[in-house]
Amino acid sequence: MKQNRSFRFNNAIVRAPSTSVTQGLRNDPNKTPEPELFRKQHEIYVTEIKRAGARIVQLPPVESFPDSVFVEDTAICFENTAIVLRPGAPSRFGEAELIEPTLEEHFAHVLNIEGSGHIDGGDVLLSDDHAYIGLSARTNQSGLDALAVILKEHDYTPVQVKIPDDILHFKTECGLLDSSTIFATGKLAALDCFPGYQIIEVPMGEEAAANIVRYNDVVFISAGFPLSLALLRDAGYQVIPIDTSEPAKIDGGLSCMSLRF
Ligand code: CIR
Repeated sequence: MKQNRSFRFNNAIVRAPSTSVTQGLRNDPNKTPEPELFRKQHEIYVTEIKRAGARIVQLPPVESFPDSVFVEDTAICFENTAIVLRPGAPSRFGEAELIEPTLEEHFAHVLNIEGSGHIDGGDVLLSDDHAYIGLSARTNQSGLDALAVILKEHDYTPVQVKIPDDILHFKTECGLLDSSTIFATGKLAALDCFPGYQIIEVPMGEEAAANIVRYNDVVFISAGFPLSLALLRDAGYQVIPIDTSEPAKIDGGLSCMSLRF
């Protein structure tokens, strides 16, 4: 096992939100993010990750890709390797190509998945030795299989999880707290997909708090979830809440807005 490779990082790639975030994909058409507030929340997010130890690779907004602020969906990063993914939503296909030159600059090895399958980074949860991959509306079997082949070569054991239809991405409802502990909603925990891990269950009614980011010593959680905040602090984690009201309107959260390595 490669100790702590799942949350000990030095860098983060982020992309500023475009004004076109108003056109981002979303489940609820009645919600529209306010671009200026989104930009401010993103700036705070970047500042906090920096304080947690990240050297920030800041990319400019791209108006033609309304969801391109969610860089996590375009690649998987660990140690000196990046794997370029194939996002599953047609309006996001081009985002992988967009990020590739940046990955080439920062990683010794940049790999592409074989075949024509689709996979979003939001469906991949890496622990130190497991790669949980959700089958979702965005990630299909051939995308999952192609990624699994590469991850096996890098000492990850791939675990396939069919996620319930009403969940966008696997990590919409879970996140890694440390090498052996996962924060997960009751719905995901009920799938019994994390044998050997300790599960801290997201308090009922606060399911939207599940998408956390562990970056070095800090756990970032979306603001507005007092039960989750208290639960994680009581469990001994250093937790910092960050306001994500605007990304949440287009189904994005904390993990989606950075590639950590
Ligand atoms: C989308 O539907 O693709 C975006 N509006 C939200 C992507 C969120 N990404 C993530 O959970 N990894």
